[in-house]
Amino acid sequence: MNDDLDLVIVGAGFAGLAMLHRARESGLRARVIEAGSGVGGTWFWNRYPGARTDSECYYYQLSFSKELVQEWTWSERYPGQPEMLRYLDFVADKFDLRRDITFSTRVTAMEFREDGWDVTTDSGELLRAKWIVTGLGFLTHPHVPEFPGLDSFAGDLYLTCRWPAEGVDLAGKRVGIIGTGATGVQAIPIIAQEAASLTVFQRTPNYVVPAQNRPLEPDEIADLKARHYEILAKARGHSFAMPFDPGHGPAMEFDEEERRRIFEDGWARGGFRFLFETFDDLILDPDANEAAAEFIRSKIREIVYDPEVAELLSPRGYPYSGKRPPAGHDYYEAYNRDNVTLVDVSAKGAPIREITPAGVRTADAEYEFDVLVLATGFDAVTGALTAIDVRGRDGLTLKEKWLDAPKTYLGLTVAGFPNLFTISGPMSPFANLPVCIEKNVEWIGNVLDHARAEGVRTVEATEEAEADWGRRVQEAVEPTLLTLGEGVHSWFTGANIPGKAHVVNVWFGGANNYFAACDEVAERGYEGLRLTR
Ligand code: N01
Repeated sequence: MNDDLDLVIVGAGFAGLAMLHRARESGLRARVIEAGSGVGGTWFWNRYPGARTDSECYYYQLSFSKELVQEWTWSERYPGQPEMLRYLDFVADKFDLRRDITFSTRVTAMEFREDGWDVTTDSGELLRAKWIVTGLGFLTHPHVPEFPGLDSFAGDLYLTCRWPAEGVDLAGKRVGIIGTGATGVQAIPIIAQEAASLTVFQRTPNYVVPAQNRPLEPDEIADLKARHYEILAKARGHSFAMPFDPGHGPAMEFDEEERRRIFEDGWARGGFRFLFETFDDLILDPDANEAAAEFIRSKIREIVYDPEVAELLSPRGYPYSGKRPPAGHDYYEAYNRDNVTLVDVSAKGAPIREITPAGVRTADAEYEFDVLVLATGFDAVTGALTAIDVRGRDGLTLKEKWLDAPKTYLGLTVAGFPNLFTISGPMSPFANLPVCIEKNVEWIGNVLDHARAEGVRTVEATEEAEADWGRRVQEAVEPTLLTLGEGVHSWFTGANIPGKAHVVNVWFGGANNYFAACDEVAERGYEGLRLTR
């Protein structure tokens, strides 16, 4: 047993790396347990063709070291997965983090004992530590739909989030892909370029705005580095933790022509800027939202040559951002290729009935493939945590506690599970994650410093604080349109997983307001936390 640890950190992505660095600054003996054979988390696992950030690089990075900010240079606006992984490798090397990381090892169980936690791994190792911090990410635990016959497929089957590191040669292959979420939207145009043919099975069309990727110029890079902390402060003041300017106000206060001009400008800016820098009420006012939705549909009609395909690709019946909107890289253009076929597997079309040895059988046809790709998403937010047998006081498991709905205080702590901290846990903000993660790491680091200075033995959310946070999470989302993707399986509410509790599982009350709430709790001597000596 390894019992000379203060802290076990689960996961070596952005969160785990930043937490390990912070723990060392506090002089804590920490060990990171990571399932992958390298650092990177999301960026280690998601190596599918076309994987790249949907946030611009200069605010999708770590800020805890000024030197790091100056030393690392991004090549393009939205870095691809290989570049993101090189960056996180660079972070690990620069701060010599690997010596405290155990790779290729999965935490299988964590049990609270009065003096801390026992952590079991799949290598049979038992660790004991006073504190646990999980950095498991929102979108980690793969969701593989239970298609009848899935195991019978005779060709090669790949999950996008488990894409082989050595890549897959798709040249000359007949490829099918199921899923048109943010992952599918990135993978489809790239696979289409490589494969002999690509058949896309779409159940729900998405609102895809082009990312508008491009290389960064040397002057621009120098300027971004020089202003990094100014940009970070702006991101911390934004509701989705992105350093964006406000929009032009309420969309419906403009006449149609002016509104269209502003949407055109947002489209040219690209990605999330379309959502946040055009108008300020797209996620609040149904009419404003429908105006944006119709603008996107008009773009689809403009780009896609075949009107029937354009119509199939056009989302209807749920608001723009009711599901997390993907950023595109020639996404709609891919459907103009002769080798790409779109198949409607919605309830109105021909749903997938089974996977056969040859391919995919829908309600009205069978499609044959050499390669089948599943871009079917994740058991988001809670999935990676409940996959571990986490037992708190009195043997209660996290899975049991969260059966009807996840319950946390600030997304960071859970009543009944003392000394456990969850970076980007359920009911923390879904926003630009590196910025959110670093705020979480700072907060947890400060709690641990405080506990040590004050001789605190356990830190635990009170039931009241947890219930109050749950209410605030609910109240915050009510005025928005963000949970109206329920009927179209949005992971925001767990609706993408059959049988999962359908309840909003992230904080949509503004990342900025969340940071303020966390700061306030700390300033008030960790209000809502029970500290025992
Ligand atoms: O997963 P998804 P994702 N039959 O759940 C379909 C982040 N991300 O991996 O929409 C047929 O969004 C499903 O159909 P439907 C980002 O936050 C970030 O794409 O449920 N189809 C859908 O089309 C994103 O939101 C980045 O009707 C089935 C797809 O599979 C999150 O990860 C890049 C099906 C799943 O879409 C998840 O995105 C990529 C079935 N039985 C992802 N079951 C970047 O920032 C599921 N589907 C770069």
